[in-house]
Amino acid sequence: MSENIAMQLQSRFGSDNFNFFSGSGDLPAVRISNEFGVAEVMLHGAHVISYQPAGAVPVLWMSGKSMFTEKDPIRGGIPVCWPWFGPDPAGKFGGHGFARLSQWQVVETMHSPAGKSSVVLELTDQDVDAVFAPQPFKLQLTVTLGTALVAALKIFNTGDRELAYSGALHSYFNVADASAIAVEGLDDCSYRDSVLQCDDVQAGPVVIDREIDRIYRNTSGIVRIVDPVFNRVIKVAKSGSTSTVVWNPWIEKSKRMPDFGDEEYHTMVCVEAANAPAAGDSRVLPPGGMAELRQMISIE
Ligand code: TA6
Repeated sequence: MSENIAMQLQSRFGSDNFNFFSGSGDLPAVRISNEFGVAEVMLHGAHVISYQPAGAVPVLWMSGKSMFTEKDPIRGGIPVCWPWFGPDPAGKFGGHGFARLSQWQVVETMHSPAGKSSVVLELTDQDVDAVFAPQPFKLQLTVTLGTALVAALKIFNTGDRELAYSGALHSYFNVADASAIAVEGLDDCSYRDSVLQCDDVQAGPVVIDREIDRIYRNTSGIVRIVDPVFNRVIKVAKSGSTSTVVWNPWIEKSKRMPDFGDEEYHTMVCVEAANAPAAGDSRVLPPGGMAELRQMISIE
């Protein structure tokens, strides 16, 4: 089944820079490759599952125990969390919304004269399991591979009443040793500490020496993940968001997640471009309105 889908997509959208294939769990995926590097995106959840700049160590992290089925979220890469970030406000469904559980469609692939390659994936309320009973909407995720990897999520309100939502580009980054990194750019920012259930203010860089699950408020600047072991900096810029989430499950929470290896916390950190309710960053779109949440990832 998936092979046929991949072949059909290849005939419609494939080129030197775009190769459609049947990935893990036989889920259809596209490999984007050009002079800048390689990235892979699954149609399931419009999920960027890998990004490796030319000549560099992979920038995105993927759990060796991730599920790859049509009903499970993928653990790693860039989960598209929408129309809710965190617990379902209605208390009916799992965390982080239905977009990452849905089968998106390919709209187009483009290769620019500057050598950048983009794929556009789309999801509408018509494509989502009716159990979620979504309002009319359209999402488009454009993934562009150039000097940076850019994930741009456009949200369209195609209905005739206000569309309220929250969300995130919940990116997992690959680091050599999480306890050795410094996450810079959030100094003096207030945050909600989801572990300690309290509010606090960041003093200096974020260091990973325990379970870290923080929702930083009023943040629109660049975050830099300084990795002294890989001897690189991962630069994470964004737009359309004023809340940034930093997460590492550390020891005990890692053990509680079946799709997360007990020792995998050592090599990852999440830095997320969010519209997080706990930071007062939920959004409301008027009928016909559009918003964009964008994350730009590069290495220095
Ligand atoms: O973004 C941090 C967070 O909300 C954590 O609280 C943790 O739950 C993480 O997301 C992963 O959530 P998931 O539903 O993908 O297991």
